[in-house]
Amino acid sequence: MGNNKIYTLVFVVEDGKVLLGMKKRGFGVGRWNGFGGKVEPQETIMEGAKRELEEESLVKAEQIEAVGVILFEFVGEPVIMEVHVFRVDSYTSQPEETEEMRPQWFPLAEVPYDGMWPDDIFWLPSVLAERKHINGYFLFEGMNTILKQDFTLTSPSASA
Ligand code: 8OG
Repeated sequence: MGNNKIYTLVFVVEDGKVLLGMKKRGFGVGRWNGFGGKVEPQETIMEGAKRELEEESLVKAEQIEAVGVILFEFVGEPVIMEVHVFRVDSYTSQPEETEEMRPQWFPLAEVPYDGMWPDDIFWLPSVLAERKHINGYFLFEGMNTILKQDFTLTSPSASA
């Protein structure tokens, strides 16, 4: 995957709620999302996920699980974003607002999909509520239009 740039995306889940952050700046500004960002050269992808979660929300993951990979291509952009998705079910230290994110808990039935990346509604409900794993590809034109999509949601217990 030579032309891919590696990113992380972390969802913290507790008691039927998910922690999302309102992105205050940069790519995806104005959208609710999990926490994450670019992986640095000297760290593993999972280390990058934990680091970004703590930098953006002050939450420290105690247990973290890799739940899949999504490739995002943007028309006119040669670099594909390879986003590694994680789920955290155990953590220490409470979420707090940072320069990048304003965190808020949402019941799983009230996740604000209208205010999120438009692909999320297709896969995130199954990842959050059914603990499915996601493997997918989305082709975007700009920030709002999905031109192509191809993804599978699997039950990790069934495939193990
Ligand atoms: O460092 P930066 O904030 O630019 O990293 C981008 C973050 O946005 C990273 O956590 C991956 C995430 N992200 C995308 N595309 C999408 C998407 O379509 N849906 C969701 N939920 N997150 C995305 O780059």
